[in-house]
Amino acid sequence: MISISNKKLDAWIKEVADMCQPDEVYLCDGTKEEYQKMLDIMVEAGLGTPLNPEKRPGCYLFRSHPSDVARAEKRTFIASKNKEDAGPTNNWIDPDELKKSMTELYTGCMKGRTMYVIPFSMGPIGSPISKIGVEITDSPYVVFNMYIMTRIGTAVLGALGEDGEFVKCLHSVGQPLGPGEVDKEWPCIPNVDEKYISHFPEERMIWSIGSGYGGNALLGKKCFALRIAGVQARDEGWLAEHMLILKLTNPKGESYYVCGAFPSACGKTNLAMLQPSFPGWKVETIGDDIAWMKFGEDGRLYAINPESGFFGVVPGTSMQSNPNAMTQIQKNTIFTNVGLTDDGDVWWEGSGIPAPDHLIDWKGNDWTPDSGTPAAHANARFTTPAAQCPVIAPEWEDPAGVPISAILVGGRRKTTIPLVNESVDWNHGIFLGSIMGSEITTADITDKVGQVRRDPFAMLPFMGYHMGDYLQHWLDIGKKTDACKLPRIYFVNWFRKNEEGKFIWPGYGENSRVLKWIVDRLSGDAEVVNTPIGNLPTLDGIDLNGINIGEAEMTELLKIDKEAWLAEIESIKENYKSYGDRLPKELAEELAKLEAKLA
Ligand code: SAT
Ligand code: MN
Repeated sequence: MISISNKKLDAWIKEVADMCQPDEVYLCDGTKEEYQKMLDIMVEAGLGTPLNPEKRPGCYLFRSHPSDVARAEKRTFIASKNKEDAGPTNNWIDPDELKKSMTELYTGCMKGRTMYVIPFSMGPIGSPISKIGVEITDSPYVVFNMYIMTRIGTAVLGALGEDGEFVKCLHSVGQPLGPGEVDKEWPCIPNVDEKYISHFPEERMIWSIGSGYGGNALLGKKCFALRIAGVQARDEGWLAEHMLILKLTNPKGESYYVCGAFPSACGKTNLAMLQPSFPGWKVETIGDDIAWMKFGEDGRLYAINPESGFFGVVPGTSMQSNPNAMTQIQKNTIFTNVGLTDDGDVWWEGSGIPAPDHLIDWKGNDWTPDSGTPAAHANARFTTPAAQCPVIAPEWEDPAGVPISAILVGGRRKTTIPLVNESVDWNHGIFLGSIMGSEITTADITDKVGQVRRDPFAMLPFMGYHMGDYLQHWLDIGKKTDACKLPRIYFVNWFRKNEEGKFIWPGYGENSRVLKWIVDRLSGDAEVVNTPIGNLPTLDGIDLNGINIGEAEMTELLKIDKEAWLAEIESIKENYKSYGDRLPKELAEELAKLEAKLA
């Protein structure tokens, strides 16, 4: 058994080993050699494929079990001591009860396997904004993904020291092996109702079993960096958010840092590394998914990207949607659940590359364009080092973080919400963040198609506590500094449609035109029109040079449809009711103000 100078960690490892009964315990050092060794273990077991080194050097393909392809939302639990503290948006189980039933599942669950201990840092090691976690897992796939997504190994143990605090992250695929038995396929518990992704917020602890995929298994990401860190942030006065971070530089050479919260399927990763469509402007990336923000000594909010890699959706990634990602995933990238071509490359739907005549699909079957099934799973992913992003900002690992000037919030709305709307003050901005969301499509909940699923700050699936308390926390953050030092909040919507059902705004790289307007606002170079819903651009405010958008389209994109807004207010009221007496009074006031202004 290994021995570690941090007493709490040492004791926890022994406790977990006694419960899970692995054949071996292995402490990860975080070296490149170790990363390669973990990949080799999977490849030799027949569970992974190295890609053609001439086409994709250092890249590998993995196929998960068809039952284990995405986050298991209904099996994700917030086990706070009091049920009310989990709030109306989470699944709750009593923590003692949950621990009891999960202990049964964990007992002997690592038999025949190695138990890997991964010390990791969310954020640059030693940054005052960073936090340490330790993931214990029986999956080498988790180890090499954590190597890309976080900073792992010996240096983290050094930063932890003898009595440093860490978040306990326990993970098992839940498939013990008998003597001589080996994995024949991706190990997991196929029955989704037997998977658990559990959070114990008061104990800062995560227990996950049964899934080896994405956020269910790479516990540094959504489980720690959003759900548990969200609770830490509430208690300690900072913010742990589901936001990209980008840097915009105007032709005068002035740089601004912007965060953006968008629900999934809104192109967050694409926006984080977009190529501006006009000369003289530059966009660089700090992070594509999560931002941790703390006040600096100057009273401004400073953000770090707690991750060191991107775990992005592959289908739809193309030279049109994200040319920088296409370059980034050319090497040293893990692909999961895409198609494998006959020449050892990968292919996916929406790549902009014609489908080959034959490939092996994400389930491992022969596939041709006539198969009638997708070659890649819709939630197929790449895991790729952030440092490889062609437009990563040089300061992306600055331990001090970057000062945030603006926050974007937005969803997928075909009506009502204008292209961009500037909040008039902090509370109004939090109100806008609280009402964001997307229209439900057939892929989600079929009897609610067209209704808006409110997803405050895109945190609905990632909340570690009561959503009402969370919104109150945002409001309270605004009281901690001078109003002029707070980021300005912008509500954006790229997805408004015309009467024929076509998107009016071209999207993709052209979204930089909206970013440009926002920067012009920040530098005092753009005017606004005051409206009942907020500050909108003037009709000629957004630079349309070189795109096929005229005044008619712009009028439509910025239109305030009173009827639609009155219906919106009713739907917001309905949503606010679910917060009960934990609805912040400031938000009720904002809603009342809006209603009065529209009347
Ligand atoms: O699988 S993750 O939760 O990491 C990604 C996502 O679904 O947003
Ligand atoms: Mn995300």
